Amino acid sequence: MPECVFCKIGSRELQAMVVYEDPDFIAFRDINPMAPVHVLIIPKLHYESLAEFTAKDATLLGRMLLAATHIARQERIAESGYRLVINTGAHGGQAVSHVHMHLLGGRALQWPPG
Ligand code: DGP
Repeated sequence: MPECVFCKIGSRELQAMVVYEDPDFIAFRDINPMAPVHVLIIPKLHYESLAEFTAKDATLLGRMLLAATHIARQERIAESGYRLVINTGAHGGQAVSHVHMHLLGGRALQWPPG
């Protein structure tokens, strides 16, 4: 998926403010932050959305959550709290067709979202 902007960030072809990387994931600051801490966590492998995941991806999905908890500690928002969001499909508000998890924190977030 060479035209995918998040694949290009994952392969370091495009620059981003990377806060975490391991062999399977990369996390970087959102270009349009909605909170003082707004990080996107993506698998380097291309999945269009969460809807593509199956049972064989359960470990990868679990590790994505664990990466988020690690980054939350690193960003010093683990104690104050944070929100993880995976927008999925048109009604979910997904704009980029490469699965990504938003990590938002650093201020009190409203609920429910609009
Ligand atoms: P979503 O609506 O869940 O698909 O959110 C996509 C997010 O991705 C949005 O908050 C803006 C961010 N984004 C889009 N393109 C780029 C980019 O090239 N670099 C970075 N850092 N963030 C991007």
